[in-house]
Amino acid sequence: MTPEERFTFDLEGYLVVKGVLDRDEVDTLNALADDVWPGDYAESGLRRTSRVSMWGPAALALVDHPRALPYMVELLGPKVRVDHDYCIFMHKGGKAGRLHGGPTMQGGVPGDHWYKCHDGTIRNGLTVFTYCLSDAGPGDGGFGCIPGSHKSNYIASIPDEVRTYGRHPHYVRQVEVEVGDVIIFTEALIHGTMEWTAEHERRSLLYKYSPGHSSWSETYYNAAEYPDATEQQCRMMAPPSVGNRPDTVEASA
Ligand SMILES: O=C(O)CCC(=O)C(=O)O
Repeated sequence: MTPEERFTFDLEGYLVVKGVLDRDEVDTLNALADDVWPGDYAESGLRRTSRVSMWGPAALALVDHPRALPYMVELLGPKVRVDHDYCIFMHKGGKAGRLHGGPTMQGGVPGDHWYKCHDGTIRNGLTVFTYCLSDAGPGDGGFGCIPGSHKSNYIASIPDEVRTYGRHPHYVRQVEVEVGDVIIFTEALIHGTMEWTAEHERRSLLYKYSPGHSSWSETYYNAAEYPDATEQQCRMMAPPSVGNRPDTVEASA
């Protein structure tokens, strides 16, 4: 990460990395989605499915995309593991849930999401890498958050009408992205899905990571289900552990 990226992530709890995917990668992923997961939108205007990493080689490659991997290691540590993955596709008018997440306690309930920075080292619990297959311009909706809330001490004071998007105070931000960008955010950030208002479809692929010792998901990957996974991807898919876990990225000799 550049010093400015580190500053921004520490300040706001998320980061947009521009142009991680090139046009070919985006086209391939879109074609895979159309092929493997065609289907109609329900009335909600929202489609979600998990394990998009199984769609094919281009989707598996996102587990440790070379442009994203250095951010994973820096934000989650050398033993970073992939926790779970899914996608969010939306049509105009699509809605999903409310602002959620947040540091440590979510409205009085332990949430087990966390962000720390100590002596220049950043560490996070569950952290998301969202590969954007569509633009989200001003007012389009999609990913929204309360920048800086990963360090807030008053999240229980966020009014319910704000969490449910009934009111849009200045401290809630819809994050603008272009095709190929990646949004990285800690789940310790208050975040959610804002109503999609654009004419074009929203397509986002979300890959979530945990430090080597922990898991958010109740189920783990089974590398045997990914015969084409590389050794590095298999290391990332291993169940959580600390003792003797090799580093995700092998030290070069
Ligand atoms: O990208 C989005 O729409 C928000 C995703 C979300 O809420 C989450 O990952 O928990």
